[in-house]
Amino acid sequence: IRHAALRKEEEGLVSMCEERARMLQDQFAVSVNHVHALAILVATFHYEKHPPALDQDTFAEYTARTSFERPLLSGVAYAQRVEHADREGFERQQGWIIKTMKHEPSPVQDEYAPVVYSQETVSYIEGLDMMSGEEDRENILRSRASGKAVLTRPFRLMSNHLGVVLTFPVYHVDLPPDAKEEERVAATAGYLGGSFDVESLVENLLRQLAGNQELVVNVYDVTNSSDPLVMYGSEVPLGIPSPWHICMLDFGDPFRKHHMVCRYRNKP
Ligand code: WA2
Repeated sequence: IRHAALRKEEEGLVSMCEERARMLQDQFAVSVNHVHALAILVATFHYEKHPPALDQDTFAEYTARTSFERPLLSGVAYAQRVEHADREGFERQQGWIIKTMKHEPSPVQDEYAPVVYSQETVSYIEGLDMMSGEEDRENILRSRASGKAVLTRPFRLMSNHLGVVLTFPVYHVDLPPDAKEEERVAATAGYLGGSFDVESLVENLLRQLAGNQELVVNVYDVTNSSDPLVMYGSEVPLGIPSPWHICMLDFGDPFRKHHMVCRYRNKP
């Protein structure tokens, strides 16, 4: 009888963990797909129309009205690639100066990625060079070299919440799937991205599920298996002998590995 009870408890843990992992992965995937569509929207209306048929007001309205399609994103934005030789012309045309993510005027760089369009929920990144932040910069470089969606490691976003940033590259021309890295970099127009506010939006998601009270859920970036990074949940003291279950997660960036760890709360 004791064994049967224990087994039932562990089965419950496994099924609750799998349900949460599936739900998180699905909501992540739909959010990524919609950001992909936004990257195509910018390519179509900003770059393939002359003059561009997109402006900040239109972008803000469209992204506000479609935010239900991106349940885990706190906001999306478009950062334009500006090479140093074009900086002065860009700043004169925009009527503002490129700033760093610390809100200082940007020092001279080879190139910049100032935000020109933003959803109102992240309007605080407008005009900021997203290459001035280490995590954002790595994402920008990796996305444009691969042509694919990429994710940062978990870090404190400018909202001060723990999360990750998603980036899609936007190119001036339609590139073949087998285009070389140099061709991709040369054809790069900018970067469409969004911030996954994991800390608050995953909390909301899990709160709605049955069994939330008894379960402790953590999500880790385990890209470097010897240095797991907390992406969601609080750091758990090691060596707790209560049963736990691990579910693999696929957030669509093959460079990164994630998993979910579930345990029962307050088990002796
Ligand atoms: N968006 C919102 N909050 C952030 C952030 C970010 N990056 N980085 C740190 N806090 C416009 O990859 C291009 C968005 C970056 C995209």
